[in-house]
Amino acid sequence: MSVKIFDTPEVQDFLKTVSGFDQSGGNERAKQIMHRLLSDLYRLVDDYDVTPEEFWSSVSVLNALGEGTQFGLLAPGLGFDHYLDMRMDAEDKQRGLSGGTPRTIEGPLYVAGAPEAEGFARMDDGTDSGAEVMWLTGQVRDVDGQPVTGAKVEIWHADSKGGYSFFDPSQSEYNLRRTIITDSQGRYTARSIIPSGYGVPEGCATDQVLKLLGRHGQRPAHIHYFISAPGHKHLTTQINLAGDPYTFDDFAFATREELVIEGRRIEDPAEADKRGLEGPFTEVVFDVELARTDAPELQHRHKRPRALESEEAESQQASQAKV
Ligand code: MBD
Ligand code: FE
Repeated sequence: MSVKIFDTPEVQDFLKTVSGFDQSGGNERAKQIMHRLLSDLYRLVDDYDVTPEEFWSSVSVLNALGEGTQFGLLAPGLGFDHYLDMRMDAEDKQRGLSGGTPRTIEGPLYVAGAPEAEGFARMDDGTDSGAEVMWLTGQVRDVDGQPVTGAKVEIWHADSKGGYSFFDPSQSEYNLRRTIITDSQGRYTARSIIPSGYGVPEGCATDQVLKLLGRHGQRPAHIHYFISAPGHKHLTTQINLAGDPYTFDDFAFATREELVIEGRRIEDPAEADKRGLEGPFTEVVFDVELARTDAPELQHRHKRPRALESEEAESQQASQAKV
C-alpha cells in the first residue's frame, strides 16, 4: 500500500519540532541543515514507500559504518571528496585563482608527523623485498616557472600489497611517509618502492554498500601529496602511475588526466649507480606548479580529523600562516 503524508501540516510541523526550531539553544546552522536533511529523507521514505525492514537495515549499515575509518572510506566511494574538489575548483575559478597543478582528494589514510628531510629522503624501510625500486623526483615551481625553494612536500603511499603504514599494523612506523623540503632548485627526491593499487577490504561495511550498487572498491596505484610554501596556495593532490587497469576506473574518483604519470624503467647500471641504487629501477617524475595567494587560510590544508594530528598542531599551523 502506498500512502503519501509528507506534505501534510502534521508532518511539516513535526519536522520543525524534531529539528529544534522551537528551542532557543543549539546551533542555528545545524538546525537548518538537519531540517533540510530530514525533510529530504522523510520525503524519500514517502516517495519510495520505504518499509520498516528497509529502514532498520539501513540503520545497521550506518552502525557498521561507524566502525574504524569506514565512513571515511565510503565517503570517497560515494563521490563526496571529489564533489568537494569540484566545488573548490569552481571557487578558485571565481576568485581568479586558477592555474597550477590540479588538486585531487586527500583520502582517509594520511598520518601527521612523518619524518622530515631536506631535499632527499628514503621512504621505504627496505622490507618490501619483491617491490620495484621507485626513484620519485620533481621540481616545485611558481606560475612563472621559477623554482620554489623550501617548499614542504609531504608524500605518502601504499606498499606493494596496497597497505598503508599505521593502518596496516604489519608495517613499520611512518613507512612510505615522508616530508621533504625542496632544495635550492626547488627539487625534491625520494627513494621508495612502486606502490600497488588499493582495494577496500572484502566484507567491510563500505564493501557491502559498493556491492549493493554493483560497484568495486579498487583504486589504481597512486601517490599522495600535500605541497605548501609561503605565499602559495596549499595543494592536496595525487599522481597515478600509468598502465594500471583501474587508472580510469577509480572507486574514489580521484584520477585526473594531468596527474597520470608514466614511470620510466631504467636498467642502465650507470644510472643506478648515480643514484646510489644497486639494480634496475623505475623513475617517476612529478613537477608541481603552485598558484600564488596572499590569503593565509589558503596556504595550509583545511581542517579535518587526521591520524596523529592534534588540535594544537593545527592551530599552530594556522597562526604560522598568518605571519
Ligand atoms: C586510499 O588509498 C585512498 O587514497 C582513498 C581515497 C580511499 C581509500 C584508500
Ligand atoms: Fe591512497
